[in-house]
Amino acid sequence: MTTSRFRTPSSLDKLKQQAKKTLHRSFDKHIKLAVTGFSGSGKTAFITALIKHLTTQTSTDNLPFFDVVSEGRLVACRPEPQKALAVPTFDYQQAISCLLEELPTWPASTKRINTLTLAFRYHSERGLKQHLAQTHTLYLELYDYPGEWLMDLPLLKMTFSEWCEQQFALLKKPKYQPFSQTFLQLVEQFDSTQAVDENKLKMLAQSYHALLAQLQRDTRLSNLQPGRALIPGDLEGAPILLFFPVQSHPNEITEHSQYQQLVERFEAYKKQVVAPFYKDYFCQFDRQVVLVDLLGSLSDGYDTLKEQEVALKQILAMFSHGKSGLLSRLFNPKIDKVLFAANKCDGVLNEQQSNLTRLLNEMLVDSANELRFNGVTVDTMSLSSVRSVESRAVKEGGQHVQCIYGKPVGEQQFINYVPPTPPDHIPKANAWPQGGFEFIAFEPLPAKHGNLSHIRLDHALQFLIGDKLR
Ligand SMILES: Nc1nc2c(ncn2[C@@H]2O[C@H](COP(=O)(O)OP(=O)(O)OP(=O)(O)O)[C@@H](O)[C@H]2O)c(=O)[nH]1
Ligand SMILES: [Mg+2]
Repeated sequence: MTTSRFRTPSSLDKLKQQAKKTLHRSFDKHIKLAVTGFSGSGKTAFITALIKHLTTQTSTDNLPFFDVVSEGRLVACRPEPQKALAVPTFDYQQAISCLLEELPTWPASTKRINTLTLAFRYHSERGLKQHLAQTHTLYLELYDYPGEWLMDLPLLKMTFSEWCEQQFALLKKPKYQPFSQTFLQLVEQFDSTQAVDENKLKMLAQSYHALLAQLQRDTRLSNLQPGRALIPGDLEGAPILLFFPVQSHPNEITEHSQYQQLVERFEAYKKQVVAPFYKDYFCQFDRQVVLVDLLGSLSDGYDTLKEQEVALKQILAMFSHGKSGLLSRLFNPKIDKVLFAANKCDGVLNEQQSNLTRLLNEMLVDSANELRFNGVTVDTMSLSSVRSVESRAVKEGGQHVQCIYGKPVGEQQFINYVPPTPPDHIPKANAWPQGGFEFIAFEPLPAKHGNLSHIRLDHALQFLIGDKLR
């Protein structure tokens, strides 16, 4: 049978790529890493730092806990020429040049999906012991994407009315009401049983989108849906985005009613936007790192921390976890190792970084338990892919005080700062400190001799891929 005759070159390409990947997987040589995190959690900085350290900073001093490096087995690591031809390449040069400037800045927030594969050339432990010069290659496939789009994945498991219920529960919380007031008033006057009025639907959708944008700007909420309302990609202005939550739900949906139109748009968004994104990029992962910005949510307050906890659980449920046998690994791989990482831990004092690990552990204890039950290896740590501060001891009133030293984002001067002590568990709402937690965001530290510094990136690498580089 010559079905391939009818295939387009791009589907042929895809097939070839898939076959190659399957072959590599069969020899355990291709790892697809899910870098998971909401907008601002540090995915782009993490991927950039990973590439930088693995390609130009592979000394034992720099990555002591990454065995392939500390055992002298890594020959070299480099980005592979792009295979997924239809996906833009991760712009490493752009990102690293920001971090290496004299006065470094953070790479810009991500606006589209992009990818990069790293190839590791290494000697195996056995080869080294037996003095075999033979090298092996491991491919590590990475994807970067706007964190806003990640938040759309849970929609796939929701009906329109379930989504509305969730949205109203969120928007009516006293903390977010000052932002949502206008929209809530408008939607209260909206009669969804009436015949479709395009202008009215558009006006309310725009008001809802403006609300999402404001929440993103002024709070640290991560569960803002639909994500394309914030980063539309090529859907800017498309009617498929013009839906919003309503509060009352008719027992029966009348044809040509506004309600029916909203349900249709919601379902079309799931089917045409979220599902393909999920299918094309969010399946077939082997390993997962979940980057969590706890300092951001702690700074924003109790409600945002609790919302982050819920959103993380919802997102985790969207990935396929478990132990894979050889066959299932070839055709239906599952994530068998998950690292929960409290990112940006340089924002607190060294000795308090373990509080962040404990806090994250508590937030994800149920998910971690479920994962372990399914045979997944789970670890939690605090890390910082790009250090933004130095630790210092300053003398104050004759006493040495531990602090951090760096340049706050948007400021001109470097400062010494004593950050608040992060809690090691979720404080109850009524036990939240009066003045809240004021963690500051700093610009990256200026690179020394072109080198970036990190905290525990080597531990993370060892956990995530160390066993594949033996
Ligand atoms: N202190 C510290 N701050 C970091 C680190 N990584 C990221 N940040 C901060 O977090 C912000 C967001 O980082 P990004 O890497 O752009 O986050 P992202 O997950 O890619 O965000 P989206 O592209 O919007 O999804 C940066 O601008 C920094 O302010 C880190 O390792 N340490
Ligand atoms: Mg990004």
